[in-house]
Amino acid sequence: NLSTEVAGVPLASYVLNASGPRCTSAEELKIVGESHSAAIMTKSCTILPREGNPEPRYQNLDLGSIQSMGLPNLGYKAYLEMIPTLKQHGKPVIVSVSGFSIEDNIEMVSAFQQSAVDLIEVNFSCPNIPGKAQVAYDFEQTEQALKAITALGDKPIGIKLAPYFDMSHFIAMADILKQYPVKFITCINSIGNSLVIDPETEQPIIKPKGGFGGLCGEYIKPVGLANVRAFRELLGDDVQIMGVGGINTGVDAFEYLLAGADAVQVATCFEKQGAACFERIETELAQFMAKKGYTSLEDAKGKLKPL
Ligand code: ORO
Repeated sequence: NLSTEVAGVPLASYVLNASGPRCTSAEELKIVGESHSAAIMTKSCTILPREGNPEPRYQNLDLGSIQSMGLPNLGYKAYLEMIPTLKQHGKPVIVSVSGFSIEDNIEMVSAFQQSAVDLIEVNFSCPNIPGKAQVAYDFEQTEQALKAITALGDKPIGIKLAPYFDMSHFIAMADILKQYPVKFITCINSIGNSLVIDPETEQPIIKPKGGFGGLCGEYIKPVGLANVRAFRELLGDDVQIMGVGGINTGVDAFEYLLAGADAVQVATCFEKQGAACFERIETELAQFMAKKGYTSLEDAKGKLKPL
């Protein structure tokens, strides 16, 4: 039994799609709806529709990918209109919101607060908009934004965080989160401003920002695990955590469970393998847990053993 719950919303399994690949158009979201993904998560939306950054902007790598999509999306009003249709799949719908300012996020969160959406994930960590810093690396801005967006209604708000690499940053962010009614965090977004170089052509492999983009997939799993673990220890059980970063197999999901994740999200593996990955990862996780004699997620959640 892999059923779980995030911010009071029941999830039939531990595994859902991450905001990112294959969740921008109505057709793509329908495929997520028909898959084993425990919820339907949308691509991060902005006030107006966006084409995103110039191509090539996504490249597969052996152990993941690098991308600088630049938030291509249909604009938040299109997702607002889609919600009743998406809800017909009979699973929770989560909208991801990524405004370019506090005012943008207030406008979008207010609108989704009045909708039938189940959870709102506010993305503070897109690394790919030229000239725009990641909010999650600016603690003052994060605090101001949280103050504004957590006061707009009763639907649970979560924050998609950037990866942190220093204990002082984990502590600073956890202290801010504790001051506001943030119900969940999603850790981690891609490792921003990474650079992959093709030595043959002597060029970067993606075009935007001189080749700088978000590193994704298996490369970043240890960073994702550390971020989930650090925030689980700092936040206790008050804030739930969705783990994301390099989940390709049921055993990867189990590692996130040990670190303390309440659910996991899959991005790069979904991009590479399509929607069949959700059922496969779920089955592998169930089998691995059964082999260990665990009957529910609670048996292992957060129970990383000291060495
Ligand atoms: N890419 C990421 O890695 N994270 C985001 O939040 C958004 C994008 C993108 O659209 O470029």
